[in-house]
Amino acid sequence: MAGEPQSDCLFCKIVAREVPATIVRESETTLAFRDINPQAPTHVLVIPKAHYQDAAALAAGAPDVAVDVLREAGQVAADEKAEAGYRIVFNTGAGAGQTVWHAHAHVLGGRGLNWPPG
Ligand code: D5M
Repeated sequence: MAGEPQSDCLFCKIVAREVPATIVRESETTLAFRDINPQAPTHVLVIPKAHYQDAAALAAGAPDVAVDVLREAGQVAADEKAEAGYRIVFNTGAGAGQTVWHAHAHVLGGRGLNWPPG
C-alpha cells in the first residue's frame, strides 16, 4: 500500500537503518544521504521516509511530505554551500533513468550544470 514500508525496497531499508548510507540530514518525514555514485561534488538524495514509487505518487498521496522533500533539498544545497546554483531532479520512469522505485530528489551542485540535461 502507498506509504507503507516495502520489504524489497532499498531506500525503505536505508530509512530502517538496515542498509548503511551517509546520512546528511533527517527530519520527521524525510531522510537525505549521499548518492553512492555521485555525478557532481554535491550529490545528495532526499527521500520521503514513507514509500511512494515516484514524485507524482508522493505528491498525490502525501502532498505535505512532497513539500518537506523540496524544503530539505534546499537545506541540503545551503548546507553544502551550493550557492552558485544547484539542480533538483526527480527521474520518473525507466525511460528517464529511474532505477530505484522509492521517490527521491537528486540534489546536484558544486560544478557547472549544463542545460538541456542528457
Ligand atoms: O537514482 C537512484 C540513485 O540511487 C542512483 O543515483 C544511485 C543511488 N543509489 C543506489 N543505491 C544506493 C545506496 N545504497 N546508497 C546511496 N545511493 C544509492 P535514479 O533516479 O532512480 O536512477
